[in-house]
Amino acid sequence: MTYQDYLSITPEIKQALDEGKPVVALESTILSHGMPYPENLEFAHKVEEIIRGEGAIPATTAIINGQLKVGLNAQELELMCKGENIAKASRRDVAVYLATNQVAATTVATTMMIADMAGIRVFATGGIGGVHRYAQETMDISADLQELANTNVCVVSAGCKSILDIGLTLEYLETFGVPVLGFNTDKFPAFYCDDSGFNVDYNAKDAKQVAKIMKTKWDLGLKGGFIVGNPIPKEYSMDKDYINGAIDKAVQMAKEKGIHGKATTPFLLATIKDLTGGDSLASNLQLAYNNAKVASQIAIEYSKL
Ligand code: PSU
Ligand code: MN
Repeated sequence: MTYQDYLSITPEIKQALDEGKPVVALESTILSHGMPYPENLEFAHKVEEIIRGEGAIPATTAIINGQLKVGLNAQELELMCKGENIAKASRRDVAVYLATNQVAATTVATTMMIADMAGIRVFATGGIGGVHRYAQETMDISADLQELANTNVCVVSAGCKSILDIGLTLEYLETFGVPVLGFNTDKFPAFYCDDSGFNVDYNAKDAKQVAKIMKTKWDLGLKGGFIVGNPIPKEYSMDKDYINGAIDKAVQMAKEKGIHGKATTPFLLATIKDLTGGDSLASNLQLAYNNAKVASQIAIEYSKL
């Protein structure tokens, strides 16, 4: 058997890929572990509609029934949003969950792996995982970063939250040769805010330019992905001090409770949402929609090259 025997691609996506049409991958950890029900289900449908509205085909990924799913039907989306005991699959978990028939949500790392296997080159998410604060002691660095180093997929995100050490995350990406492109901005965005205080390496002025840079890197045989930092629209950007206060508190709580490993990111996301009385969720939805829109534009431009 090969990886293809584990891939289950919907006929619509398969046809689009065969015909070289634009397809945008979406992850399911953002649904199962990043947002509450039923907001996550509404989001799951709407983000797909936005991609279709732009002229691309959405491909939400998950691990279900021993298969790597590319494209989920309504029932499968509901399962990922509402289901209890949905696992979270990063790279190390994939073979285990496939072989043991567990339902698992895909992280950025796993979604990149599956997208690559299917031949999808553009992926929209909210925020990427990265180097956690205090990683100097905990060694907690998301597998997302190694996936970006190795797998040829362009990830459109609103940067990363300051639950992470953003400076160290950018250093890590530099070491592993991952280009960080601002989408028409010089600033690396910080998820809820449009400015993390760090600059990007390059300001890519539009989708066409991003697509050309992608093609050039891969034409050269340079393996690995891209981060496109797409800032949250101004009207939804949160006050920096307010959100950072909540984030600092959540990080402190995680430390006190001894939360570690794969539970860390979901714990921090849920705690921040509670501490902001749900305000952070509204911003989260909007930035992810905006990423889906830009990812679609990039996929369309890339499909023309
Ligand atoms: N950051 C967010 N929202 C998310 C995640 C990260 O702002 O939903 C999810 C993504 O799926 C990401 C994963 O790939 O968490 C990273 O988890 P970990 O740090 O355990 O690798
Ligand atoms: Mn981790």
